[in-house]
Amino acid sequence: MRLLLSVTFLLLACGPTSRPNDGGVDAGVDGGSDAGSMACLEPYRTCQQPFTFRALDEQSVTLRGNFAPDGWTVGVPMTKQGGQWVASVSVPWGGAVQYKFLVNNAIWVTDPANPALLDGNSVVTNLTCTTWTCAADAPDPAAFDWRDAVIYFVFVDRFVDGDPTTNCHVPNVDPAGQYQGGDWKGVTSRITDGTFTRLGVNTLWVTVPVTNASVGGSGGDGHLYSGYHGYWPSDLESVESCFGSKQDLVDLVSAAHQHGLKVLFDFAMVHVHQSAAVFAQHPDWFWPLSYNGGTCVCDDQGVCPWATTAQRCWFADYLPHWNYTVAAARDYSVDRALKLLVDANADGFRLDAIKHVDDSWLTQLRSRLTTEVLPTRAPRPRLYLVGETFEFGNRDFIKSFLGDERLDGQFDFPLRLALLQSVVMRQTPMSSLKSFVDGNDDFYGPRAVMSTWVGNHDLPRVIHFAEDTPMWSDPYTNGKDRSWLNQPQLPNYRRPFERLANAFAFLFTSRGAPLIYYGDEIGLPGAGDPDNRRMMQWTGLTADQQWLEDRISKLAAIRAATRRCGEACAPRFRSATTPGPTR
Ligand SMILES: [Ca+2]
Repeated sequence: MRLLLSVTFLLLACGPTSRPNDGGVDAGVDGGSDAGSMACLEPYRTCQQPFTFRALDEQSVTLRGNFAPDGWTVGVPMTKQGGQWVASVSVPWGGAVQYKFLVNNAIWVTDPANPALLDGNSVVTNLTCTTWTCAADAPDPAAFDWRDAVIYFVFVDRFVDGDPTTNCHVPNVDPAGQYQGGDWKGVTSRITDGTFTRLGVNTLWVTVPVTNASVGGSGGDGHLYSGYHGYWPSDLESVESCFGSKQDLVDLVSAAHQHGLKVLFDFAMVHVHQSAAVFAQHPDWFWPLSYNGGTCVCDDQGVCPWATTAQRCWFADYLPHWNYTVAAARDYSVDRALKLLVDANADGFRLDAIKHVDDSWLTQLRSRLTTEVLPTRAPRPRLYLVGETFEFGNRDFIKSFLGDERLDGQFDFPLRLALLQSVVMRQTPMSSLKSFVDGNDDFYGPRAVMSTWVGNHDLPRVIHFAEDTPMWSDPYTNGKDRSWLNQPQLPNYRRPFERLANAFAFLFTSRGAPLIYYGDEIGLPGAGDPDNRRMMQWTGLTADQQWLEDRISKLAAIRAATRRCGEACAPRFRSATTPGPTR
């Protein structure tokens, strides 16, 4: 949710429980065989890693290392068996351990049998085993593996008008901020005609489905907007009639599933619109607008700076901010999210501006998904939660929202910065990207599925960063200077499309779930919000646009050929002979 606030959003922002397998402990580095263990995906496996130290006349030996929070200070006592001291510790599949032996509680020694050292310690890396335990909440291996996801952000209002009878119009709103007629029937029509399958997408992120305010609101830029974007929820108990009926939404998800597509609903849980009945009925469920003798609208100049009041300041004076430290408020919101997902049979959420709500909201949502929704589904999948934290410097902060009890992933803003700077904008050498990625691939942990991306609805269209002279020099500019005047045109030469293709080649061949912002596959032009949300172009593609779309489709096919499968091994992706509609 950065429709109104692009500038001010800046910088705000396993030791698994075990499910026993056959009980054997026959661990060893590089075992690699699946024989003998319960089936679960690699990130949910835990190995018992043995350590040995040749015994001479020691009184005691303790294994110390980073295998546990107290591993360096307490460690694990080793026992003498035959001619050696032995101990084993639990290590996540694919993990690494730095360690030393503490002899007689006095002498630290590295492992004489292991020449590998890191930072002065012995180290073993990339640990696997032939027998493992599976985490208690491990999804069935037959279920869709989210590491295979290729996500497409469908901006419903700007995609396809499949039913003009429900189109909405808010008086006095500027055209670019007005409802444009896109709807769920329109999205469904593109599901069933194979558009997504041909592109190689297998997951749709659909804009917020709940009812939004039907009045206009100031965008803080002198223009009046409608709630076409979905980020002004006014009734969490009904769906947005401008996009169709509830049945239309159910039909969308059903059609998606029939075509091998997962569906993530965008969910805006930070605030409601002031017209929401729940705000009138329960004002105590929201942070008060007045604060410290002033008005608490998020603002770095006002009484409520982003950095210190992010979880209570109002994004605008008409958007009351939920107070989820109130249990009843939290219960209500989580209830609504769950019901929305269950009723439509969706597969997860994209959670807007997650850092602006109390952590208890997220842990409660995850807990209820696990206990109430998972048992109803087969094969038992992981319900994917991906968060938005607009933060491109502090990776520790982004990571702090991840975990079995929280998010599966977040949008990788720092990676986008590195990718744009090197590949798209050519400001830094490729070695900078390599250096960044070397430290980023494993940063978020083995179970994280970050969503990797180059474009979204809050930033100028990425094609303009790829022009010979990038239209903006700052990869995270809001591009508002050309939103309303001097709006950019589609580049009329191939090179920007080639640069974009290179960026997507990186995304599709790297860890993470690549995200395509609708239209980026054809280099759709546009400056900052709302010009970056033009109606999708379905006809009259230039040769350059068609070339880029074909290239992305090929990349998706290459990625699909190496996917991990599960349930999803049904043929989802285009083969060379599959005919499809002509656009
Ligand atoms: Ca419509």
